[in-house]
Amino acid sequence: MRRNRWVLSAVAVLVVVIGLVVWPMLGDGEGRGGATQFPNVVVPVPVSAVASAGPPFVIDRDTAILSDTPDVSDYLAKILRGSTGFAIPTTHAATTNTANAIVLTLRGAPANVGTEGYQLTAGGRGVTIRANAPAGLFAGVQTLLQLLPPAVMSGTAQRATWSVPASVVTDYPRYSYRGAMLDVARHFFAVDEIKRYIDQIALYKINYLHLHLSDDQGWRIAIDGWPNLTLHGGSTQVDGTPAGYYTQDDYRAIVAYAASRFITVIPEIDMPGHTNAALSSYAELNCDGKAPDLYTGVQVGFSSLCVGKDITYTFIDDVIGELAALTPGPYIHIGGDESHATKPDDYATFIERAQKVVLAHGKTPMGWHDITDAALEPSTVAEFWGTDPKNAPTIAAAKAGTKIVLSPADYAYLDMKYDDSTLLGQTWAGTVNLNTAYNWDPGTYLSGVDPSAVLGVEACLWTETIRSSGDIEFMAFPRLPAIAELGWSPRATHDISAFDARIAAQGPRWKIMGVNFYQTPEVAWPDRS
Ligand code: TNX
Repeated sequence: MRRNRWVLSAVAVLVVVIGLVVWPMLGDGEGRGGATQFPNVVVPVPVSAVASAGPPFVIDRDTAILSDTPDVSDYLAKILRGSTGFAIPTTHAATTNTANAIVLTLRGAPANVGTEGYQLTAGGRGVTIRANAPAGLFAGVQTLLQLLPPAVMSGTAQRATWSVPASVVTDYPRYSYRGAMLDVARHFFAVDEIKRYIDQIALYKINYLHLHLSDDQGWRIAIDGWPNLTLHGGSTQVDGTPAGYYTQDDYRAIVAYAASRFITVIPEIDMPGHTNAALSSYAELNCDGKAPDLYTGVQVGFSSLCVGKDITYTFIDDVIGELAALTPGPYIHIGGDESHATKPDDYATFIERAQKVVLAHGKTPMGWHDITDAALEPSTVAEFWGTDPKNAPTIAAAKAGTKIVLSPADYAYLDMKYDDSTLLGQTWAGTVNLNTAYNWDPGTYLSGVDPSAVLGVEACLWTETIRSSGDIEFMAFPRLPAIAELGWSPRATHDISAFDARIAAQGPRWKIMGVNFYQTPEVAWPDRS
């Protein structure tokens, strides 16, 4: 009996020893010296992330931020102060040999991380993020936040061990364009709702916010010389409920807030179709001189600016001129989709002229891929929203040098339902679950097109059925991070089960932030409820 017990105890001790010491060493290639594996929690997954030997860095009440880039350190300090309750002083000098510090510095980053990448080194003494430009420091800060416990995203003081695993992360984007589009025309979203979305997309290293500012159902940006566009054209939305518009100051506030998160705003005025709100506001823009009623349904393809009238070009010059003056970013999006009420010749004439107007105001034209039916200026960017990777005009344009942003509707449309039971959204491009959103390669999507033609990706959210921030979040999370990862992380890192595990780690963060995400069945959410 005794002897048996002794044997059992010895076996138990052995099992514990194997579990604690040997197993972690077997578990990863970096295991020598007691280092554990780099946690699979960062979305988009970094280019390279290696666990180091030694203790983690633990933020405590004496931790300081030392930074040569105040904007980025202030952003980080605000988040850390809120959740840790510590003072987290910031000093504007990035001295790298100081202990117990988070150092953010524009010195010493590897050249190959470019202007948006960074190198993060964490160890017992502190964390150092090095980048070549502020955008890279900001990206590194996002990675740092994701390595800290989820409670770091709380706005109120929490108890936690604020540890960052000892590691070296070297990271930079696959594509320079990683966009999110939001339709504020079908349903209007107030400035604070846009800021909330900006904060959320910034966590996943999105760097463009494309605002669809006009459509049949509403015109959402004040244009000085054309006040009726917003007073009348901005008064309603889908379903006929009262709506609103952005004053030019509102728009400036959005642009500035986005810039503080290293996100560039792209304004879209959709034309010559999708223009009923404008046509209803100014009778002279109609070929027959008669203003149609406001439209609150969800059909498309019935409206068109009058391509043969001079006033049309005065109008678009005024609108694009004012938008160009308000927009520091390089692009003005002219829409151009589904102009079924415009004759094909007129469509080509209009798109050719509209591009010249954008260029004359110092900006680069962008349009939905329908514009590849017209002659394109060399710098014009086409955004593919179709479902056919063999789309001939888009492929021909790409081969002729047009840069392409990819938003294929059956992968990157956040307004498609997850499955048939999803209450919000549409199904015209099918249903798009999380793994579908992730399971394509932007580099090889368009048949026979050289990968170098692809500028990047964009996750689009049309809002015919979307009415609130909660609705936006339900459709965007977790799918927007899937598109963000395709835009940032190298092809070689794509792995659906590893991705689903990383997304699972985001769930507790979204809960803490109050993000109304959808608990997709593909993911083993840690605290499913
Ligand atoms: C197609 S995508 C549209 C939009 C709709 C969307 C709904 C595109 C360029 N045009 O007008 O809102 O489908 O999914």
